[in-house]
Amino acid sequence: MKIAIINGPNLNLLGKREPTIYGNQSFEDYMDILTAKFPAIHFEYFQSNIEGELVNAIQQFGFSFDGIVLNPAAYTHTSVAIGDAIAAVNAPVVEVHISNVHAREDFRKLSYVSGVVDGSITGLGLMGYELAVNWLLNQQK
Ligand code: CA2
Repeated sequence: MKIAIINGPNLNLLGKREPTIYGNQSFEDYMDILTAKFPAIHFEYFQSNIEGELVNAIQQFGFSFDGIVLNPAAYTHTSVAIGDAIAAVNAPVVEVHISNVHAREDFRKLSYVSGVVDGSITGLGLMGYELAVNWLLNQQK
């Protein structure tokens, strides 16, 4: 089984800034834990601060992988292009947010993603990615 983990803008700063909201672990360190937990899964991790690169990655993995775990970060609240890309691909997509977007500023309550994904996980920290992977794994059985 092949799963792509795609992170949007500024998530390359995880573990370096704003630990009270986003924790103190880098995503690269978390990927080591995730891959150790699911040895049978082939993971690809992609992070970009650029909207079009995220669209390209969704298209690339969405037609060749078994699932995508996507945290579009701030583009969640702005990007019609990312929403359209998700709707266009075959692979199931799970939206993950580390923080609880519904408990924060009003602008974070608007999502161009939630309506086109299979499901959303918000506010459960990095564990949200693992929960998303488990759900995708279940879809294969
Ligand atoms: O909670 C999430 O996962 C978010 O997708 C994170 C985005 C935010 O715009 C969304 O509303 C919710 C922001 C990612 C910024 O990540 C940082 C990590 C460390 C330090 C600074 C920013």
